[in-house]
Amino acid sequence: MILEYCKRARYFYNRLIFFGIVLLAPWVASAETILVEDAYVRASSKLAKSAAAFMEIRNTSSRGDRLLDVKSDVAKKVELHTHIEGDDDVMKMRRVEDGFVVSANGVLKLERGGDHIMLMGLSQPFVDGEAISLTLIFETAGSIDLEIPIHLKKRSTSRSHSHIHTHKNSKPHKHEHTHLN
Ligand SMILES: [Cu+2]
Repeated sequence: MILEYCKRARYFYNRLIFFGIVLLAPWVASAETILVEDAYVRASSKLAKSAAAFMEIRNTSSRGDRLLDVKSDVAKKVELHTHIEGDDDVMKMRRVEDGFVVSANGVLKLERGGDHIMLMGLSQPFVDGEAISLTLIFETAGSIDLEIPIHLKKRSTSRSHSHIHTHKNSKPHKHEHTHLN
């Protein structure tokens, strides 16, 4: 009788642990993993054919991630590019097929003269200060939607920067503010 009771108690105990894990898992997975800061897209002029996007991508997870691809409605083609030195000592842009690694608790800097997101065949005029939408696709964190400001080469005096973060199973949140000097 006692043995029987113990068995049943154990069964319920195991069930409890099982459901505990099932219920807790989404909370663990929803921890913030990717933060995007100081994102902007730069074009040479309003009617430019291509533009490049720059930002800092922070991985707050203890697990490495990888930016695999980027999508946007404003360009026919979006590629991940890097700069490498050619035979003639001239820096050239090259497509990176394997994406960019964002190491565990690390920062990936997409910056001028280095790794960047290339938008080719722009389908709309780029107006300084307006915003475009980009979707970053990560190996682990999944896809993250961003709205980033357009900076033309001839900058106006307004400066804005935005912070965007996402929870794995929820919508990204964006905080943006503009400084006028
Ligand atoms: Cu490029």
